[in-house]
Amino acid sequence: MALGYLNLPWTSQVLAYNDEETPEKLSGKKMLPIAVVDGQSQNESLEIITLIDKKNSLSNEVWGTTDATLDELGSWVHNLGMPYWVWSPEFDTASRDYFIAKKSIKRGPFPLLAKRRSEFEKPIQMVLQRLETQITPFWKSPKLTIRDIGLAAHVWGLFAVPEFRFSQTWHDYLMRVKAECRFDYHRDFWEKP
Ligand SMILES: N[C@@H](CCC(=O)N[C@@H](CS)C(=O)NCC(=O)O)C(=O)O
Repeated sequence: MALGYLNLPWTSQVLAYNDEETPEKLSGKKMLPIAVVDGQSQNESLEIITLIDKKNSLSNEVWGTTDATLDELGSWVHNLGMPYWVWSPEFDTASRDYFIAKKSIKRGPFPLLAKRRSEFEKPIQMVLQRLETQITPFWKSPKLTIRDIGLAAHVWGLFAVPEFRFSQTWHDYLMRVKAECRFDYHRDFWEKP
């Protein structure tokens, strides 16, 4: 999203979730995303953005207390979304099994997560309602900032949850962020048969 917003040229490669070797070789850790910028590899999103955003167009300094809001939202979105994300074209059988085994340790069995769906959906709707008043038309800002990249990236995960309904304000907000960021991430991949 940051690369698109800054209109920088980039290429991207989707790694299988059970590919430990490639990320470990590139950055010493099994964690994505990894960006290789001018031959230097970095796997913290905010650090990557600092490296590429030479003119601070994304107003890095406004990040502030964003982390706390995103952690709160993220934990519910992960519990709600994970049982559905594993059925996206991003996964094959081996990577799906690996993901479920790893994530079940912390979150419990996926069938149980799916049964508890309304427990996670309610707090998500409450947080989304609370934040809605701060969309002006970007998060606490008339122009897109780094906060929107963090927020939209979290909320985006809900698109894969069947029958999850966004309010008109949220739908418009996500489309606005998508347009500003030229966000068309791996359309080829997501639409593969
Ligand atoms: N602090 C990192 C966190 C990145 C992160 O949590 N990545 C997840 C995927 S979204 C990951 O690769 N986790 C390792 C794993 O699940 O095996 C950042 O902001 O870039």
